[in-house]
Amino acid sequence: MQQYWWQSTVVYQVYPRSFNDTNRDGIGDLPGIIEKLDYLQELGIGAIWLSPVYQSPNEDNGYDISDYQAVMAEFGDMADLERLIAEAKQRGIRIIMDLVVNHTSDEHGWFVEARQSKANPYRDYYVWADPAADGGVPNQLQSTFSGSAWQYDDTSQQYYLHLFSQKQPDLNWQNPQMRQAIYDMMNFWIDKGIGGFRLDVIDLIGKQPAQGITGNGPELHHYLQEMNQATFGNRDLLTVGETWGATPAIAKLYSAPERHELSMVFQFEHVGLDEQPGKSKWDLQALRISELKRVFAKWQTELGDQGWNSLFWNNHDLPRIISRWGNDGQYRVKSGKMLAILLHMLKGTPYIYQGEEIGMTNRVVHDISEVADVESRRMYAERLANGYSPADILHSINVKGRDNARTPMQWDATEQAGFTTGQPWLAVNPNYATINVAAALVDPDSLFYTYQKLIRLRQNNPIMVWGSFELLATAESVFAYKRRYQNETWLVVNNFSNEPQQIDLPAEKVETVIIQNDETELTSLANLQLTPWQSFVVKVAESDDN
Ligand code: TEU
Ligand code: CA
Repeated sequence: MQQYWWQSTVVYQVYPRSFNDTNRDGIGDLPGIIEKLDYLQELGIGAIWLSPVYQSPNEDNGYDISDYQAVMAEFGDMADLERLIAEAKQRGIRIIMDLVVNHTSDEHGWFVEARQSKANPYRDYYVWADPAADGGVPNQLQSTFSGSAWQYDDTSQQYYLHLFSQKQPDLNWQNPQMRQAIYDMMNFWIDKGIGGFRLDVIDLIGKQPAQGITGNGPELHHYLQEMNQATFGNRDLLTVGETWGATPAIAKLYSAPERHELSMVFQFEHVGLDEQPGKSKWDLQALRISELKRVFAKWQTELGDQGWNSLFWNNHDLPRIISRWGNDGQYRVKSGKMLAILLHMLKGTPYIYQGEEIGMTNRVVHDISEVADVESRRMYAERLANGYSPADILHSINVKGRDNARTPMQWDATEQAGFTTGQPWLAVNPNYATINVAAALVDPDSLFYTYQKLIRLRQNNPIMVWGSFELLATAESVFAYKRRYQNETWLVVNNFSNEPQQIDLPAEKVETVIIQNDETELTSLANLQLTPWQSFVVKVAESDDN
């Protein structure tokens, strides 16, 4: 496969609202990100995925945009954003903008126009439908944020589609004028020197609502090839699509270079392994490590060199991984290191979500009034109406709610974790006194330095970027695999549990210890007793059965 910068870089996701506040209003801002660029350079990342900073009424924290070419006042202004792009570039860091073009805000000028009348020139920028014969919703399409995906509009006595909140009307990608307007907007940002785009729910833009089709619609890839030609194609930019419905075969359609669509996609198969099949993320079930191994092995091998993987445990929609699948008590740092080593030793582009590098955890709420996220609040209302107990619903929110990822970044042990000297828009996790950047930086054994080392290893070892993958047969809770490249073999071993585990690899001749999360002596791997959450990577001698 052709070589691109984004195959050997590591991306850091910033959720601006919760990253760093510089003007005491309790809301993170662009000058706050600029202030921390030296810290991110120290970590070693090569790009920042910036969650939306565009003008928005914040129904969904910026994923409801009212002006694509204006910066949200709370975050700063266009000069601040241009300064961020320039200051980041000076430190070898590219800025990846979040492109939210499946829908706009209902306060976007296009929609304000469109709902004026059926004859309005912007009407067809959105998806409208007449009521069903019974005067009700056109069909049973549901919103991800609970309830019908159709909202009635009195003015024109038609329904408009919103796959997310009713303040996020879906754009009609079948309209070529609308598509061209989006491409012009994308080129506006490309001309500002950004490093690429993260494309929000991009697998939905080929929807055919009348046929009940939302994801992977027939025109989807045609639109992406058109978008590629009209905007970022041949501009050496990173483009990553958020595609909840992708399989390896579909991911290849998106990321095979000769198809001229995207660099890679975020696929979420591993993220669904602790929810009851066929139900929602709120219907919890325990993770089975064998399932996680199966899914990772599939994606590591089936994309081969026809596509490219993204690697992530966290983002602004997911609970904190150490609380979810690690141990955020006794083994917070050790399990955090195991999770980091396991993920970063895989083939693909790793993404670190703000706070992951210092081991931030989920927070616990005791009442719905403490919950800010529109998705959780609407689910709470819907389930309460369906007879669920508040305690059960709150338990699901504490385990899976998106606010877990959105508590303010913990910079130090001063008041409000050094995030703000005002009142934070969302409460700081009370464990900030021990879990914070300042404490991590003065502790050579902290999780921060494990992430820093993994990033440096990826920059200096092509085996991490290009090596093949082979899952090894082990005990259920042991996740071990090999990477091979040219005549080099690395063995990666992880104990994914609170209990000691056995692994027996007598034939492996350890040549070099690459990284490990404890002091275990690793000369022989015969009948090795792994300590809880133990993780190590060793270079082993190449032997013919190897
Ligand atoms: O997310 C798509 C999406 O379906 C998730 O929002 C949803 O929360 C799911 O249940 C994940 O757990 C994207 C953005 O990442 C998200 O923040 C936005 O809310 C959403 O699209 C709409 O723009
Ligand atoms: Ca602020």
